[in-house]
Amino acid sequence: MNSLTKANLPAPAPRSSRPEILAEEIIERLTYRIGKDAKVAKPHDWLTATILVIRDRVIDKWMESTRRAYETDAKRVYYLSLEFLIGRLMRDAVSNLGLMEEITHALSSLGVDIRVIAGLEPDAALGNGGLGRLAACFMESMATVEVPAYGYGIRYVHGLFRQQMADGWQVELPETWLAHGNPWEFERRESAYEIGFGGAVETVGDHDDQPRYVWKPAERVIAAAFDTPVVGWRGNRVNTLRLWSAQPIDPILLDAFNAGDHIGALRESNKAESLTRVLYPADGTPAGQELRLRQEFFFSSASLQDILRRHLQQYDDLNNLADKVAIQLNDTHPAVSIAEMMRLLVDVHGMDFEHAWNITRDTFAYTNHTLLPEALESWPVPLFERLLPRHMQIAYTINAKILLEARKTRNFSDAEIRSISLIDENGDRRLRMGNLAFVGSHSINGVSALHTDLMKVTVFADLHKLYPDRINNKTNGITPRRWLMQCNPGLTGLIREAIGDDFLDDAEKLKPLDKFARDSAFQEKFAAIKRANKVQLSNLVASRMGIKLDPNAMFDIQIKRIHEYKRQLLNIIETVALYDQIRSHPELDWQPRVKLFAGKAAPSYHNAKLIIKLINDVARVINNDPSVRGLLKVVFVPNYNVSLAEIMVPAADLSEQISTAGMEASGTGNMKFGLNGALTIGTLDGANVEMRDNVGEDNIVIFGLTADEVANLRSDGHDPRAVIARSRELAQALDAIASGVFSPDDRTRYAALIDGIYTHDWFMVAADFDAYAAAQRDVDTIWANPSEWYAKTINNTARMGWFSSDRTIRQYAKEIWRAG
Ligand code: GL9
Repeated sequence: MNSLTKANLPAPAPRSSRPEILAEEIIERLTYRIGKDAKVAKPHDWLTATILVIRDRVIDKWMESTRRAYETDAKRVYYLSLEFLIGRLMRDAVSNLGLMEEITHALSSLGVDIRVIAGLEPDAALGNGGLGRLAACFMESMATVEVPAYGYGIRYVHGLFRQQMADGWQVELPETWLAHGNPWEFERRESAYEIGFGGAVETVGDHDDQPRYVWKPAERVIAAAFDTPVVGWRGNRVNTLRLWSAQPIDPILLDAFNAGDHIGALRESNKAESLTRVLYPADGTPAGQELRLRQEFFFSSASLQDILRRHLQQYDDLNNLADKVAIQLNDTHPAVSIAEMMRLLVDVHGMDFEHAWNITRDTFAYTNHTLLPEALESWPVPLFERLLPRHMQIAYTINAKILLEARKTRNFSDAEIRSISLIDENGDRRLRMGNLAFVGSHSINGVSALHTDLMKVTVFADLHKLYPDRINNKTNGITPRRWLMQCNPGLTGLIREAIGDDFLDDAEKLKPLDKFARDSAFQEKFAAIKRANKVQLSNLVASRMGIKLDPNAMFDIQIKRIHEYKRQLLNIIETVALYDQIRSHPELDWQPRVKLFAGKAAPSYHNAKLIIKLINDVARVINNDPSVRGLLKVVFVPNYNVSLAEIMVPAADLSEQISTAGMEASGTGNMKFGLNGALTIGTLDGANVEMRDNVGEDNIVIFGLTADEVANLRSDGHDPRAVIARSRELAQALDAIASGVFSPDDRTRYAALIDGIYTHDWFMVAADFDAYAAAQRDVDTIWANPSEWYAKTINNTARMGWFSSDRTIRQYAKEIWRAG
């Protein structure tokens, strides 16, 4: 009997939101759930008790939401992602439930400062960067726009590494977000599935029959579910983030243990648990390790088994799967799901292959997040075959079907066939996960207009020719709850005063703020809030790093993963050039600037780590040179994460979005800064293009080569030496860095890094330098005129509403999922 059909059970008593009651409940949780006397409770205990009280309010809405989806036979959306960069949850939940004042009062009546305990909540970093943060914004927006959705991912014990600086070098330390337990999650012991690896495929059935295939895995582990509720704006809907944890089938081999082999007795158990122990800190390069493929399959299989179980429980029929289920693949990381779905439908549920293929394709959709060729996942065929023998067979069957279709009905050439094949035959044979995701999906989307256009003519040109109606665009977005209301309460309050509350429910209703852009009284208040946010960041920098910043200077910020294509190197070289200019022309009217950087480098990415060291080396020299007269400061803030972004974004005057055009699929930091009233200096790359269209070209500073120009220069031959020879400022800055001016302890430290700019300049640092430097001087000119500056930045806040992830999710729901 299904519990959802039990009609007459008493409902739990409704929860009060009165501060006195909340305070009582916090004491109750502290006493009976945590076992602490309020008199001796530590801040962490107060945090946990407070979360438990908030959680109860969330649960009421959660159960109601789940029930509603069931009762209305609503289509469910499943967002499969190896990364969810969720950050802290308490403020998000409290704010979305509309309980901020009440909880703040309740705590202060108990002598507890909410800001202190909120700062203790670990920052859940189950992702690397933009892709993982997008998944987190999407979860919040799906709840907000009331799409019944589940996120599926992995419960990594160690999220993205903690970054420390040792003499200016990045050092990676393990991150332990679960060290104090996790009061947000619920372990679901009943939702556990067996996941197999290795072994062999057996054929069953006699000769007349269609043969059936049964995979007999050699190894098995258990996938156990942990659920976290995700609260939408105003708490109307609460969805579920279900994260899988690997557990051994047998916790201990007792025979071995009793025979004295105490280590061997735990070997299997350790092996199983190691599967979900760490998040791969890769950025753009597929981790080649077998463990990564195991993680991908483990989480895909668990998620699909769970999806099919839920569907069958409700409908007892798989033929209507595509009508009731939409599965979105967040990049290729979960692409093995296509083959696993086929295995489950055909081998386990006895469906005919063709029919299963149609259902699979109608159910799945795939989002591509990068064009970097090195980031397109592919697995060596022998590895894939050894780990997933049945899935390899299925991939070959799919491939035969697709290639035959291309050859017979579309007359594809050999070269085109080679490019659409699931098997890459250049060198070692590899299974291409992008191609598998493409052919197994009815929708393939890019994440900005430019990126989607480029997908059609680069990585997926031939597949696009075969299936011309599948590629579509869904420009990324950000949740305005976390990235405006929560991180910038000052600005939120000012906007409410000016234009009322409509924008709280629809970010595109920020538009009326436009008419305040040139209102000097409003500008003053806007500037005062920006300054207060800069003071807050300055205090953080002072306490963490002992560096004093002047909040009246322009805060010029570049925060994101460290990558050559994102061109932190261009920024720091221009900083060196500016330093030279300030010293050679002290008579000019320089505008004081603070150059702030933050971001992590993949541990194996040598040049990225070297760029961090370079920023720190340059910072040390500039910050200690009295001839700079406080006009320029350089700071690399360690351990960038979501919580740090929440402090840095509202404090930015200038947002650096300067990737080599054609290389940043979208970017989402660009949107966060714009929303919080920063001016963008950027290339026509990713979503910057659409930001320009939305804010108008007078309200953004665009410079540099376009994506087409970059492509042409690369194919026609780019001569960086000639470019450098023509630019005195650039030549001098490069020479200073390469000759060791900033690294007296190791004069050749940057020789090879700079030599790359002279010899190939793949990322167009030299090619774009003069345009960038000139754009920076334009920024100075605007900054020197505050009423111009604030007019532009107010326009940015007013016109950034379209970049709400609510808009993005509504487009996915309407055009891809047909849900909600
Ligand atoms: C990324 C792109 O590089 C970004 O431009 C894009 O905004 C996000 C979200 O679509 O996806 N793709 C990708 O692999 N990463 C992105 O940020 N990398 C990381 O998340 C580390």
